[in-house]
Amino acid sequence: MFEDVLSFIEAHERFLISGHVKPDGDCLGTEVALYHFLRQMGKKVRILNADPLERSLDFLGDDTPFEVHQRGQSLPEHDVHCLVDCSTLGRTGSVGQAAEGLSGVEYMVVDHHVGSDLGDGDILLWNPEAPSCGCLVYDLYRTAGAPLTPEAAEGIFVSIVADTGWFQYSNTTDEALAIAANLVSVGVKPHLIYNRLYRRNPREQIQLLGEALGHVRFEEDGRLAICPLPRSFMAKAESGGFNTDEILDQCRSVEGVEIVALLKEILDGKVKISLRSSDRYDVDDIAREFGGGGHKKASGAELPGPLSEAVQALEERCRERLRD
Ligand SMILES: [Mn+2]
Repeated sequence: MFEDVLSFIEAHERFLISGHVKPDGDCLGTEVALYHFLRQMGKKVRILNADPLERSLDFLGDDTPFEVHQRGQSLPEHDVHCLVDCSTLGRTGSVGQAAEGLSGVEYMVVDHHVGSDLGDGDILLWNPEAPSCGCLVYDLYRTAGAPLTPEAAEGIFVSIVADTGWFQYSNTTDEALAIAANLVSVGVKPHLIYNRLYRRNPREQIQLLGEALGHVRFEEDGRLAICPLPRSFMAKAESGGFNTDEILDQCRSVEGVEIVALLKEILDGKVKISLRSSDRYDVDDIAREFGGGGHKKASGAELPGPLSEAVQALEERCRERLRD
């Protein structure tokens, strides 16, 4: 796979890199590493995402140019469009809409989600077993014998810690740790990255977390934690830059919890759901029933709403799963 991807890259000139909407640490860190790899290969490269870097990840933009696509804006000229941490143009928001109907462009998918071989990719850098997308780009550097620049090493490290939850999740393989060790040996400083990621929160963060936790309830003898967040809360959370993943972590910290379901009422009354599970359960198929998907133990979907109906439907499905 890596050799094929390398020959593909060599045969093309202008690359556009885009990630999924609301890009996370894996998506952005991988974009950084891929950007510098392609630059080393002498390619013309631009990163263009539908959404800006969120506050905790803004440092990734210090040495790498991230551009934010404005709805309706046409895309810069490119021969290859790299889709990162996703596999379809549909996941790239307004970028994907602007790409519709373009001819003469090939798509390179850099992803580790199940089923991404069925996406828009003409060529795939894809392995559903990879701990993060950054690990795939790391292997690309190794295959090419290309030196890891400090920016690329930092990007790959961020991608790994984002998707393994700082080596807590079951995808913390020996490979993930070995790559991380190598990145530290070339100069990555984990404690500085941790501080940048998690110790620069605005003060409102702690108030919003307290308020959010007030919406949590436990069902099925405490095996299901469910947290519905109404629009009124989400409006405050969005303007305060509150990261709702914190709620998931708090719920998972409770003994006996097997499935965590977070429901967020977003714009237009739609409801975004995030599911997390313990080793014993697969929540990806639940998310898929609702038209979403992701990983076995971390998945999500979007429901039409209203919130009360979404809660009812999802809760029922999670309860069934826990009784299987
Ligand atoms: Mn990922």
